[in-house]
Amino acid sequence: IMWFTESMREGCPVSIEDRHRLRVPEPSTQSAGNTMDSYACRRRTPLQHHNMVLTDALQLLSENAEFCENEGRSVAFKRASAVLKALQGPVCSLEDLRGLPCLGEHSRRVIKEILEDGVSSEVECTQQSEKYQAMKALTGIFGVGVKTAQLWFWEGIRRPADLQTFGKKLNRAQAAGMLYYEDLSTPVTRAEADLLQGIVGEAVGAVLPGARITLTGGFRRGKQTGHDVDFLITHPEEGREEELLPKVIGWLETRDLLLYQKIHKNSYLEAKEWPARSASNMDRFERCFTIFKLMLPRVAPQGSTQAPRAPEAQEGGTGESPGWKAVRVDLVVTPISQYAFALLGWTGSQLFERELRRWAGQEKSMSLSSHALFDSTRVRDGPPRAPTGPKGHGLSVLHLESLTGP
Ligand code: DCT
Ligand code: MG
Repeated sequence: IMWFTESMREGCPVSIEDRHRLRVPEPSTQSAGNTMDSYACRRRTPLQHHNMVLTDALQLLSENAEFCENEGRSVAFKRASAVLKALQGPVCSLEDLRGLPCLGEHSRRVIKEILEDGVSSEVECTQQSEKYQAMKALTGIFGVGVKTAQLWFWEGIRRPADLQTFGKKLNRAQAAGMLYYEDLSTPVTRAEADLLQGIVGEAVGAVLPGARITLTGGFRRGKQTGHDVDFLITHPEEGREEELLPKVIGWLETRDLLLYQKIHKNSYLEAKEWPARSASNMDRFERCFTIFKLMLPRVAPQGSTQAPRAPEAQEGGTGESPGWKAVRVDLVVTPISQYAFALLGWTGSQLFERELRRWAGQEKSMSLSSHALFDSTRVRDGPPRAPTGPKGHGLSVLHLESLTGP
């Protein structure tokens, strides 16, 4: 599965033999000048591309649709943006869009306006709107989702500072989000992610020798900045990863490295349906949302937009030790039997994952999650009621066979 998806993600050529085995159809959209598959997971989407102005505009509209809880519209703009990222050169006229998939009337209208006037009035208007600005600022608080931000907006709250004026009661996550708002709104750099990898690696190695961590999310895709740092933790021996997370958190807390942590126990063993996916569409792995207190060298890492502050700025320290920065880190623990699926699911991007699941379902009659892949046509009575073997071990092997079998 890793070979297969990496090939798709990185745009590696697929041999005729591979194509036959995987039953990969020919690209679904072809026309004069343009050939592009309509599934984003079957195209190469480089981080550096030629249509940044257009994709930024479409992504802003997608974000705004999310703020209005219009998921369909939000995904449509994301798909349109992803198509433009995949193009070999800049779009100079509407003619360049001929034959391309996923570009609806609305997206074309926005692109047309930008090509003709340099800006889109709808994008400008949205960006300057009170609602967009408030939703952006409020959902930027750790622990605040779209629903809560909307409720607050209707009550008259426009910015984080208003929460105190309105006497809002915050939960523990939101309180931490407010306390470290500035740091958490500053992009995490690759250098900071590397520092964190060292710390988390040391913690994991100390409490369970042989356990390993992998940097996932945007940094695994080559991004130079992110809003958080995502790690997958596993052990080559199935079952050894159990009870690992509380010990890792304990190790970190003893060393005063955490500002916030909340563990969510795994629930894949209770899942009645496979592939295991909860109602909220989040996976069922044991995970910990944390805010790390990342000690930084005095000189800001390359690419950092702000110099690390001395501790006295936050804690009244002596100023002799180096500054620190609050950084959001997600720790996810997976049994080795589900590791490949977890790595695939946690590498992203969000749209890539969505499209991969859509492609698996619609074109391959398979169901994919961060836990397993299974062939719907080969399980007559539906998905297995419970994972095979003790504690679910062996489930993903069963599903991998479905992909690679005769
Ligand atoms: N993910 C997903 N569906 C979602 C959210 C996340 O499949 N609705 C997966 C893909 C990416 C991974 O989880 C980590 O999520 P984020 O940290 O939110 O994304 P990211 O790509 O790492 O973005 P950033 O660089 O901003 O952290
Ligand atoms: Mg991330």
